[in-house]
Amino acid sequence: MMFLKKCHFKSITILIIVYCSASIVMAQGLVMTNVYSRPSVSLNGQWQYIVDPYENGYYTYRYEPFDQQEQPWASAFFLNSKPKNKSDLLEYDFDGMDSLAVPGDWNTQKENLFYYEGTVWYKRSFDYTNKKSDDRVYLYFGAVNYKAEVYLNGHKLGTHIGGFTPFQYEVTDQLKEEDNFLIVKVDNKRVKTGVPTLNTDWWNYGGITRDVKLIPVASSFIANYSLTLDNKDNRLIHAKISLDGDDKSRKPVMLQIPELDINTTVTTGASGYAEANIRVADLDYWSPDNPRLYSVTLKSDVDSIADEIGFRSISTSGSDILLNGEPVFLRGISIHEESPYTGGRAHTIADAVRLLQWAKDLGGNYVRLAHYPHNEHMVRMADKMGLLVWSEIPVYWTIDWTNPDTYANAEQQLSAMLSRDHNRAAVIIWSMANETPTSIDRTRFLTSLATYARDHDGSRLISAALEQHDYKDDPSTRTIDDPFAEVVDVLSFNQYIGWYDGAVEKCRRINWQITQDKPVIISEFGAGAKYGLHGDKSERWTEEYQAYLYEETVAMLSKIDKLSGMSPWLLVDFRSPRRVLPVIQDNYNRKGLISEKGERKMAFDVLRRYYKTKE
Ligand code: GCB
Repeated sequence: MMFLKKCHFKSITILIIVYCSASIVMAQGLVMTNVYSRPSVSLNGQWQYIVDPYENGYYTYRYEPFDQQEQPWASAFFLNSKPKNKSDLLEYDFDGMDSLAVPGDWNTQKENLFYYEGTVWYKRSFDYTNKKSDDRVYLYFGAVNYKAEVYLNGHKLGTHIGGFTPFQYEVTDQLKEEDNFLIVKVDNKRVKTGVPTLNTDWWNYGGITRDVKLIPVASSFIANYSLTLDNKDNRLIHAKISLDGDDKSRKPVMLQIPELDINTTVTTGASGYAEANIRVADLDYWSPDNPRLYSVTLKSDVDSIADEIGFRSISTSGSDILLNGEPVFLRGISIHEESPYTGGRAHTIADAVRLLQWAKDLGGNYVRLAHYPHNEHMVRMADKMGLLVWSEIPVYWTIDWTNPDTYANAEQQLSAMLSRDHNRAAVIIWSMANETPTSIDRTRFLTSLATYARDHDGSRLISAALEQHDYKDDPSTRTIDDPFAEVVDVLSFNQYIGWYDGAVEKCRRINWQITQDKPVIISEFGAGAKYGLHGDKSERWTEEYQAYLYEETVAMLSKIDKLSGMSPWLLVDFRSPRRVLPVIQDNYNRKGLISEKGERKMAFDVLRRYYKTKE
């Protein structure tokens, strides 16, 4: 059933539509929206750990998981067993072990774990004395790479797969006031059927790499919400809200945006879900030049949550990308989630500010967050600092396209990325994949992902980093002949003419024949250069070679009349086990415009000068 109500506020008219049918906005098992503005107890800090390459604490000697036995043996690590008598045999003891900082990868914390791929058990003990009687409590992980088995007080909470997305468990019934022990088995072994698969060009940092928190919530709380501007009607805000809990149906939820004079109430249907379309008289649109965020509050009888949300529209028209109805050129740069100076996985606000500020120093208005969802601080800071974002899932290179579990894993990561970040105006593009080889199975896989993304968030553009090929067997003319090009909103491809494909001079001989009537952005180009290495511009690895390649590449790409932006590869040098050339690479991919120590290479200025002409 649908109710229509009209309410008049000062200068605006609000049309509230309340659906009382069983619409469900968020899939089950997703993380609550906006964990960072909820009161929480941090479980970050030092955790004891046991390195367990044989998974001795997980499997019996018959290779059966302890956590599937009716009476797990005391040697199961998740029990955190202690000898009761002096004759008891136990071959592990977390309390005698060294510790690792959480959040953080293990590779850059312990020298002997630098190359390690396998299982590490983490343990942390804590008291939780401030629980109110009717509180529910969730245990939240920002990310664990790659597979996590989570146990609280010897009870298994669940398994999570996927190294870059958040997950949560309700722990209300397991939590005690004192002496809780939380044990996480983290396994970062690469697997063929995984997302990503065995083969990548980045370091497989293992560990609990993002924040861990306990989040108390009311018995029925505001679990998810999204507020987005209609892409066709730029005065219409769509709000979707869902409550979680036994008492979630027929509940009023107040939505307030004081600076827009919005103060309205929706009532949830039987499933705890409500939506409203709110017409506003005037709106200060979010853009890189004006990263305007509005304070938003949602309140139910027992819960409230505050957010800062920007409103902007994003669409395409022919070969233009339109931001708030105006063509925009994406002056971008690709970024890996690695911390400059200290190395390892980035996870702090300071890391996010530093990386994004460097992108701004380049004259950028856009970042490609490659090749997986970055931590939430990155996206929130992009919202605040005024940088458009391409956000991607790690469907990279050669995924197992016909395996239904692999697809389910990819879709799960996509859904977690969408639901975490759908309130960030900065995010304009969801990317389904990077450089995947074309085949019927692969295109079906990616098309299903794109359909999922469109069904769950129609307010962004869909893309994927594709590849370019010779046009009609002519090696000097390049085209995009990928069938997935028909599915995307923005045509995007990586190209390395002058690096993997000939020398820099080749750029002058290449022409483009792009047949699709869609905006084109170049998701990658680049060249490796070791900071401080100088020489002739034809000499590989010198800063001069990289700078020359940037000059010639932007000239070559300017011949694409549909060109709407680019995100060269990439802002900062990053660790990769594929890059073993001594003295030059030493396990770093050197295509950064800035070294891992923060030193700018010559090509930084070449790109900055080009971006100046595109302002
Ligand atoms: C690519 C990949 C990226 C690599 C880069 C390179 O096409 O998308 O992940 O790091 O090339 O440096 O080869």
